[in-house]
Parts: sequence; structure tokens; C-alpha cells
Amino acid sequence: MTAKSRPRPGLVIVSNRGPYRLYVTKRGLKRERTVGGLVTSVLPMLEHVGGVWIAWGEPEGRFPIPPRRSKFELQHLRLEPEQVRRYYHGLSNSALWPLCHSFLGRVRYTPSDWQCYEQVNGLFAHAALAAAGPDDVIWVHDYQLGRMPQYVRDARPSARLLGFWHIPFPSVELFATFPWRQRLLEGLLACDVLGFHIPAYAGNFIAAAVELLGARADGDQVAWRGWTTRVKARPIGIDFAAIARTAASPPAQKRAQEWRAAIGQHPIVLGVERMDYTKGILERLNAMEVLLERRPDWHGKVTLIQIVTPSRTEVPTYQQKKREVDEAVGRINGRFSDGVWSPIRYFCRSFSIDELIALYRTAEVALVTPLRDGLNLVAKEYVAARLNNDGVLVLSEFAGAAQQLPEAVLVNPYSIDDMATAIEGALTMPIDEQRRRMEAMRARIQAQDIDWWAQEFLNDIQRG
Ligand code: GDG
Repeated sequence: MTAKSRPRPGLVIVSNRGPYRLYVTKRGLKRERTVGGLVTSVLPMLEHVGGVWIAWGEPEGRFPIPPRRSKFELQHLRLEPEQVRRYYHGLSNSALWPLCHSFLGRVRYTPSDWQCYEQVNGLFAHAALAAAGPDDVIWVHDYQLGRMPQYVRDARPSARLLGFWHIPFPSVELFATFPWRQRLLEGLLACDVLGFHIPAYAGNFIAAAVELLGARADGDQVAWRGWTTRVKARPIGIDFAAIARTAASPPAQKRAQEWRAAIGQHPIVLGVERMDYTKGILERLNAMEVLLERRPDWHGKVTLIQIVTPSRTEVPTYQQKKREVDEAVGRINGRFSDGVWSPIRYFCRSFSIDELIALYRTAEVALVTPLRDGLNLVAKEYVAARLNNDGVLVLSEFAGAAQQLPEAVLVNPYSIDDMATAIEGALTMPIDEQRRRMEAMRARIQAQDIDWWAQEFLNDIQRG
């Protein structure tokens, strides 16, 4: 069914940024995929189910995607530069993001940013109410839109509202530092169903609602001012079948061979992430350096391919982190390169998803070592692309994904020495053990894919 012939949306997704950047050209509208975990999972879901996706971006308006035989409609709201600065770079990225990732030293709480956050959440609510029919489900995503559910509920008490928080929810002690903590909790408690990745985050949220707001909790139900919200822990899935299919395709196979030829026959260790201080890129580089100090016999015999996708480049702390990573790569390559071999191949740009999948296929080890991460999809994508059940995933204990992937080699990314030991262990793991671990992880990620995740939440709200 095309978007035009669809009687009404059914599902209205609302998030800060949408799945595409749109450009007006002489030949019509061009689109380019945006990079990030939310888009990776939510886009295939909306393509399957159909509906409307509301986000801010340019040009303003509603666009069928793809233009002919559309699967859904993308609606762009326009924000003023000052709103982007205060609501997005300010409150969202300089207050809530560091707070929720337990980087209290990095938070900046600015009242005018909060006012703007409230205002922009109101704009999103207005757009969602206009797009959604009375029976449609409005699904609000992530920490940039924590106040929006309440604006929707106040305007339409019968609205069917789902919420999903993609990043960690911190402990009560940390969350209590947020000056507008009650307003934020109240905003989220306007949802019928509110999801988090893992039980620890859901538990932190419930504890905050009880202790800081005075809400009543009974199991996963939280009651506040006559409204009951069901709080669920369910880790978001990936489109497992699509990744496995791409990994098995002849182009991916060819590209994997090209990477192998370029690097050599020795093991490849892979890191892929947005440039972000939460992702632990610097700590991982330091661990590689310690490993190379410890094991001169591995010089020339292991290569780290590190892909860092530019992100939030306007925020000064992100610019600073990028400089530190650049310097560390320079230092380590400067110390150990021998003219033919360099320990780190560093790419500071975006790759196509097909190229990433070819790399997942090629790399013997994936290093996913964030200091704190809501879930982490790269870990799941690596597992999905390992068609022969070999390869080793080294995964931070502080990524939500560690709960779902206990067969990974789990590490504490704050301990550089332990991380170096874990990489050493991964590089020497016997093939039987690799297969045993990988098979278990693949089975779970395949069963709990994006369709499973979306369907469970949609069932929850039907049961309402
Ligand atoms: C947030 C939470 C949670 C990366 N570089 C490129 C590229 N990527 C893709 C990866 C993956 C996605 O971006 C990153 O997802 P993550 O989950 O690792 O991290 P966040 O962006 O921080 O996502 C996170 C997620 O939301 C979902 O709830 O897991 O904890 O922080 O899919 O493949 N994709 C392309 N080129 C790149 O260069 N095409």
C-alpha cells in the first residue's frame, strides 16, 4: 500500500532526528541516511508497518519515502537555530546525555535550555496530535522528547502513547541532580507503556518516580495522579535477516576479500562508533598500546581498524574528544609502525552500511567497549554478520547489550590492563570456543530481532 492510499497513519513515530537528510536538487528531492542507533532499528520497523515519522529537519513538510510506492511518510518540523542550540545541543546533549551516561562532571544545567526543551517538546506534541487519528499509536522516542507525552495526554486524554528511552536511565542519586527532575518524570509518566532496554534502567526509573515524585509502584506499573504507566524492559533488536543476507551476498564477499588483501593475512580487530566520549574509544586505543608493549612478537601481526563517525560536531566536548583520539592514533602508529605495517587504520568518516557489514565479515575480533551505553547495536550487527559462527566479540560490561550477550568476552573498559588482556584472549581463543559462544549469541539476536521488539510493544499497548 502506498502512503497516499493509506487511510490514516496507524503508527506515528516521533523522534528528534529522522532517518534521512533531505536535499532539494534540480532533479527533485535527494535523501541520505542519517547514522545512529535509533534509526538503524526504527527505520526497518516503520518500513514494515507503515505510518508517519515526525522529526525536525529541512525542508519543512511531509514527504513520501521512497517517493514512488512509499512505505511511510517523513514529516519535518522546522526549528529555529536558537531552538536547536538550546533544546538539542544544550539540554539534550549537554545535560541529559552526560547525566544518563553517569558523566556528572560534564553536565551543564541551564534554565533557558530547559525552557526551550519544554517549548520544542510542545511543538512536537502539536505535530503528533495533528498527524494521529484517535485510534493511532503515537510512539515517542528518546531523551530529547521526555516532556512531549504529557503535552499530548493533556490535549487528548484518550491518546495511545508508547515511549522508548534509548539511553541508560541513571540511579536515583544521579538523577536527583537534574533540576527539572519532577517535570521530566511527569512527562514520561503520561505514556501508557514506557520502554527501556534492560531491567536496571527500568528499575532506576521506577525508583526515581517513587522517591522523587511520590508515585506509587506495583511491579511494573507506576501510578501518578490517576494515570497508570506500564514500565517495560525490552532490548531493541536489529534487522537480523537483512544483515545476514547482506553479509552472504557476493558484493560483501568481494569487499571482504579486498579488505583482507589490503591488511594482510593476520587478525583484524574492529571498532565502529559515533565519535562520543561515552564510547570509550580513547581507552580502547590505550589498551591496544599496552598490548603492543607487552607483546613485541605481535608487531606486524595484528591490525585495529577503527571507524569513527563524526557526531555532534558543534558541541565543544565532542571536538575536544576527537582531538584526543586523533593524537592517540598518531602516537601509537608513530611508536610501532615499521614502514610496511601500522597497528591502527583510522577512519574518521561515515561508511555505507554494506561496507560496515563487509568489515564485520572480515574482522576476527570486534571491540565494543563503551564506558556506558544504553544497549549498543554494533555488537549485535557484528554477531549477525558472522555467518560461520566464528569471531570474538569483546564487549563492555557497561553496555546494555552485555545482558543479552553474556557469551561475549566481557570487559571493564575503565581498566586498560584488563582490556589489553581481554584482547589478547580474544586473539588466541580456540575456534571451538568461538563457535560455541557465537552460536548462542546469534540464536538470541535472531529470535529477538526488530520485528519481535516492535510487535511486543504494540501488543502491550493493544492489551491496554
Ligand atoms: C543509541 C544508544 C542504543 C555507525 N557508524 C556508521 C554507522 N553506524 C551505525 C551502526 C549502528 C548505529 O550506527 C550505532 O548504534 P549504537 O547502538 O551503537 O549507538 P548510538 O548511536 O549511540 O545509539 C545505544 C541505540 O540508540 C538504539 O537504542 O543501542 O545505546 O546510545 O547501527 O552500524 N552506520 C553507517 N555508517 C557508519 O559510518 N551506515
